[in-house]
Amino acid sequence: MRIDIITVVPDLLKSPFEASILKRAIEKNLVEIHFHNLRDYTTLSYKQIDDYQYGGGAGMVMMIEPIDKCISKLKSERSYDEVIYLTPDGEVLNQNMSNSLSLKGNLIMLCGHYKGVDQRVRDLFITKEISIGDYVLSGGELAAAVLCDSIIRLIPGVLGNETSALTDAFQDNLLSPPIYTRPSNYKGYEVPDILLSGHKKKIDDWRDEKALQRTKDRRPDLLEE
Ligand code: 6GU
Repeated sequence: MRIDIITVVPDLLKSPFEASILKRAIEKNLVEIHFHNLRDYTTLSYKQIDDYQYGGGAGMVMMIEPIDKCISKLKSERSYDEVIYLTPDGEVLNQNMSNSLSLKGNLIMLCGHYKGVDQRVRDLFITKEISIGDYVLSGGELAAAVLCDSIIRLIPGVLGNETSALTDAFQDNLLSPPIYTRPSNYKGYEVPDILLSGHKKKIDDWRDEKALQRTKDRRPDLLEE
């Protein structure tokens, strides 16, 4: 997989890819990440990439020309499966969307800033608009990092234990059951006996029951889907 990220603040985005699982995925050549600074694609003075909005109103709007130049250059070099715009008014990200994006080859992610991009960018270039939740971030960069993480960890070979992505919370629209590790007794607080019993079937049943109960308590909406 190859992901091209277009941003005005590449510095905001770099560190998530320089540690832990994402770093290892890049080192194993399972994914390539390329950053593109939108300011490198403007022909205007002071590397301007935004301007006031027509019709008036507070807030700057990202102009179409630098975005067109950047996306067109990328598309002239290879084909892309999706051109994603990160925006709070996009479709809210869920595990199903990450699962299906993890099967794609090449992706472009455009990070919105200020008030967002000129509507013509969305009409002409964008194939998918994604939000990471109902709250507002200063820009799409952190959202792009979240989206990349959720996708990349699903690429086969990225996680050490091949099965572990399949047992994630949300993979069956269920939250995860409680988990424990050593010691079995900490200051009198004990691990449930069943987990120490060695009965595989009973343990699986216990986990299923706890996952269902937790989902009923915390996220009943997941069970209705
Ligand atoms: Cl994708 N962008 C911004 N600016 N805020 C957000 C978001 C995206 N998703 C949730 N909030």
